[in-house]
Amino acid sequence: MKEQLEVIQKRALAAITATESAAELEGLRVRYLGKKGELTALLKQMGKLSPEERPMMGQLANQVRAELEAALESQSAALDAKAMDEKLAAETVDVTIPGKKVALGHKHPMYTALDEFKEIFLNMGFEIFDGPEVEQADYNFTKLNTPDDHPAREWTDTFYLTEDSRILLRTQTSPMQIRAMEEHGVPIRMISPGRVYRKDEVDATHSPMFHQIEGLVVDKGITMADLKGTLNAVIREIYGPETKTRFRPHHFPFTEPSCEVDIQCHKCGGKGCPTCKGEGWIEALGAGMVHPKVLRGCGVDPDVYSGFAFGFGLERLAMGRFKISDLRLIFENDIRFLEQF
Ligand code: 2U9
Repeated sequence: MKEQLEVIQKRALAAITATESAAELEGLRVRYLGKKGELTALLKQMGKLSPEERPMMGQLANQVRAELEAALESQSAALDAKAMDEKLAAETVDVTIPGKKVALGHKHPMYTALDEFKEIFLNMGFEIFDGPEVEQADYNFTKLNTPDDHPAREWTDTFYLTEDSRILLRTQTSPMQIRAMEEHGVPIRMISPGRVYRKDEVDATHSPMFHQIEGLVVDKGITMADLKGTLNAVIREIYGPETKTRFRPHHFPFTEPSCEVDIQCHKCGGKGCPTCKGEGWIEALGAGMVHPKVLRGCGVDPDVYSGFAFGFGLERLAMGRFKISDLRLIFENDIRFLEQF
């Protein structure tokens, strides 16, 4: 029996130290020390021994069991350490490898121009109003004193959405000023930036969709002097304090009197050059005193209140501000173009 014990001890120890996984090790524990294990089976035969042999063999068996348990434990620890070493080696982070560059988007120059514009008007106490791009012809034309036979109402000029010409894509942001006057009431100081749509062919200065910023001030005692003072202040904020302006008579159905405002060419100082096409002046915006019929249509008494309104083309503003020569560049969103601003 002593020899059998020694054989088990020798074989088990060799097998334990040769294991490469926890599962293999558990298999050996069951094989030698489990209820039906080899050592257990041998101990069950102790009864067959003589009373003199029994204590000695019992002691030896316990010694072998303790030795195998210790070997299992130390091999288990060795396998755990080996697994951890392998994991650490596999998951090593090389902090010297250059990181992946995150490609950031870029603010569009037109929105830079718009944000500057908003800031100027907010500082002057204006509110910003937003409104629908799908409009009623009533708000886009009729309430703006645009006659039924006005060329802007033609199907060739405006995108109508219904056969009866009642619903359209707004051709100006002015319907928003009408809505603001109706809902907010007067006095009012507001601007409404947004997209507008006209049936224009695409070229270097035209697009069927573009952006406008229109403004409206209505209060008691508002005059053309307020219009000129406000617009001159805004233009000098945008183009610099020395910028000279020129107010030319013009016609719009919704304002009377109406004007167009030019700024003196910053390139040639008014002498005439390619930037201003030899004119010395560059057209900046349109404006005028709100027509009494428009005020009355919004429930505002023109004998008590008066107001001025104006409109900028946002693309034109951005093109002038950032020296962009072709309108199409603004809409193409080529990152190589946008990154320059
Ligand atoms: C109300 C009353 C009057 C808004 C105005 C202009 C003059 C104007 C153009 C600028 C360049 C259009 O985008 S553009 O082609 N706009 O010249 N807009 S006065 O007048 C209003 C608006 C609302 C109730």
